[in-house]
Amino acid sequence: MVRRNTSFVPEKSFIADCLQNPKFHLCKGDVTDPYSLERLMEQIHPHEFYNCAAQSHVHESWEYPIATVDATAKGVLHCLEVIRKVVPACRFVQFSSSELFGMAKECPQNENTPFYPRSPYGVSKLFGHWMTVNYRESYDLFACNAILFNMESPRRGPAFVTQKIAQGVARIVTQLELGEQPTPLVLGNLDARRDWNDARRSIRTVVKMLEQNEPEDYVIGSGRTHSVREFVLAAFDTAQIDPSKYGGLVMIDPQFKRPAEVPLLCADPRKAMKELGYEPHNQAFELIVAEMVEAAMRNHDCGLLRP
Ligand code: F7E
Repeated sequence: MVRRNTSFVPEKSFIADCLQNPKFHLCKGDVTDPYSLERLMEQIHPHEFYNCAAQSHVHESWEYPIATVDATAKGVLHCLEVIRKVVPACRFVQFSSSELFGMAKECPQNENTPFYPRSPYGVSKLFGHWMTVNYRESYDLFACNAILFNMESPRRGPAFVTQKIAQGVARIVTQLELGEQPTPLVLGNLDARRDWNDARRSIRTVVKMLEQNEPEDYVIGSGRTHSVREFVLAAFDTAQIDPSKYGGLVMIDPQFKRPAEVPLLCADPRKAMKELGYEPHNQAFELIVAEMVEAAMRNHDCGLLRP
């Protein structure tokens, strides 16, 4: 389901590949408009419903707190209500977030770690999380939460730090190849640590959640944590650039720092490993950095990766 949007062209978007699949259909709908959901549910009668819809950028949630609540919090309630009314047998999974843990009370974080969200985004996700639990317990719906840590792939949007770094490094490679003065990467807090996981591995595990006999909540992450600084260094390494040879390839701009930061997140995915057969990759971080930087360099047509 995609939102009404006059400039979104699926054939030119990151889902272009999926359009070749005859089983893939795009429908228009919006989680902030419950009538659009009701129409769709009556038409499609789905067996499974994956709610990934959100205003998902944490930093922007301070600038647009109301829009964030509308999509990220109330949007979940609209989904649950329409399932309850129209398709009560439909299995539902809410894309919950490690941002629920925020200023985490323990490390690593599991399904029993107390929540302490630190942004309008985190607070909105908390509402969606508990609504999902509440509808499961109140109406006996098959509704569960996937508590997902950062999911990364070359499809990641350019405003998230991983893609910003990957594309910035690719730009620097091109500039150096052309003998131009490189424009630096301009970032915020380099000390924040995240559990960056491969998006595909995470999603395959979410699918398994809906194949279980009972609806339950699961933490899904790699179980490893790395700082933004480590991501930057690994990205330069992939591009075979030694940043110490050039002055000022990375700059700090306070505009990219958050009013309240989440300093450290790291998943304890043992429940998913035991019950869903989830196997975190022990080099998830290194593979993601390499894949994202190489994809960004291909898009920039950098010489290093030309066949
Ligand atoms: O920030 C720091 C920033 O925006 C990661 C979403 O998918 O994962 C994502 O949320 C860290 C933060 O992702 C910049 O302060 C430094 O500590 O890539 P991010 P996120 O906030 O972790 C969770 C699980 C979700 O649920 C969210 O939907 O990087 N950082 N400098 C920066 N972040 C950005 N965006 N830009 C910078 O320049």
